[in-house]
Amino acid sequence: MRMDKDILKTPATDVEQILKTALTELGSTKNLDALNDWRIRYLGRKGIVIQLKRSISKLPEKERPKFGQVINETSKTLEEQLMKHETKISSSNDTSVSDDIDITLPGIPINNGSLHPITQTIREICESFSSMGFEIIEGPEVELDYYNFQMLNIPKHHPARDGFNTLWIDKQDDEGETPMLLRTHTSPMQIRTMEKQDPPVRMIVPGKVYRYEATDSSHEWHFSQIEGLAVDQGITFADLKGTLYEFARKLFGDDVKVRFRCDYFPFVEPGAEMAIDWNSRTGDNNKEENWIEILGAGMVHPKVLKAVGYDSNKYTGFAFGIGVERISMLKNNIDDIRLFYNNDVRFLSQF
Ligand code: FA5
Repeated sequence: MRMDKDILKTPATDVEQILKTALTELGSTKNLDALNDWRIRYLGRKGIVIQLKRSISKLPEKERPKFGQVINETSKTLEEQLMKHETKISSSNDTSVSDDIDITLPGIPINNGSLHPITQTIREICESFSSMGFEIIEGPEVELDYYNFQMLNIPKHHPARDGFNTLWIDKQDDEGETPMLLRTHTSPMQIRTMEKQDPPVRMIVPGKVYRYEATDSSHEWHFSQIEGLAVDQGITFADLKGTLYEFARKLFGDDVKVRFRCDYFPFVEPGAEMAIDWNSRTGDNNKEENWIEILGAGMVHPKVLKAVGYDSNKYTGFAFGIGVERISMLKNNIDDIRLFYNNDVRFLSQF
């Protein structure tokens, strides 16, 4: 370290020169160790600034205030510059940290996750129907008996209610007009939609439904459906078949074979179920047929049209309800529906 006592020999010491030298030296410090040496040298307990302050008493009395002020300002400037330089060195030139980082190393892979397989299947089905002009809408999962059953031509004590093992929110009583329940199917949205709008109607409704059922490999107590409804003048059963066949081809490929059979739902007449021959997707005609039911459907019952105020002599329509989990199981070769909701990441991360 340079001996600074020489600088302080005379009262005429050029403080300005000291300041200049100090700042130049500060500017050339490149790391925190050098910076600390500088701080001790200029601002330490035995540093130059303290020595300058002590020299004030040796000056003629009238020079003391002015000199004191200059030294205080110099001290302040040095402290401010020290702080600034320290920040600069720490952020940009701290070799103890930056030397440890190898910026050429490949990054750590991030697991981005993916959409749930049922969400993916719902989106795929919705896309196929919106490309045919169907609007996508949603409805409530907590529903009224009125929409879930009564307006769908399933009055109280109708045997068809037994098929929809219902989870009730309100207690059922004989007088109660519209007790609440967890919807057992997406069909109530047929009514809610027709109540709100005049024909033509062309909509699909994806959503969760609930049934008080024991689970097994193909049954869950909560699952997803996609309802469909088209009402207009002149709609026939051929439109129903054509639309659903097109849907099957979009989802499973052009070679897929579909089969319609009679089925019963109180809100359609005639009613049908649609199945696909699972083996036909491969185009291999030698394989035995393997029919799997994927949805219920039918022509909207005139009683339902009348109940919502539509003229059933003028308008006709078709409706369908697709079981989404079953479709996803078929598409992804999944043999147990319960896997979807166990939330095992080893299963889910495959999609
Ligand atoms: C209905 O729910 C009718 N609302 C469908 C309908 C709509 C018919 C419009 C006519 C007109 P169903 O109970 O069959 O029908 O259920 C429809 C589909 O949901 C079934 O084909 C099946 O794929 C699926 N599904 C039914 N129960 C379960 C269950 N417990 N677990 C998983 N999927 C089920």
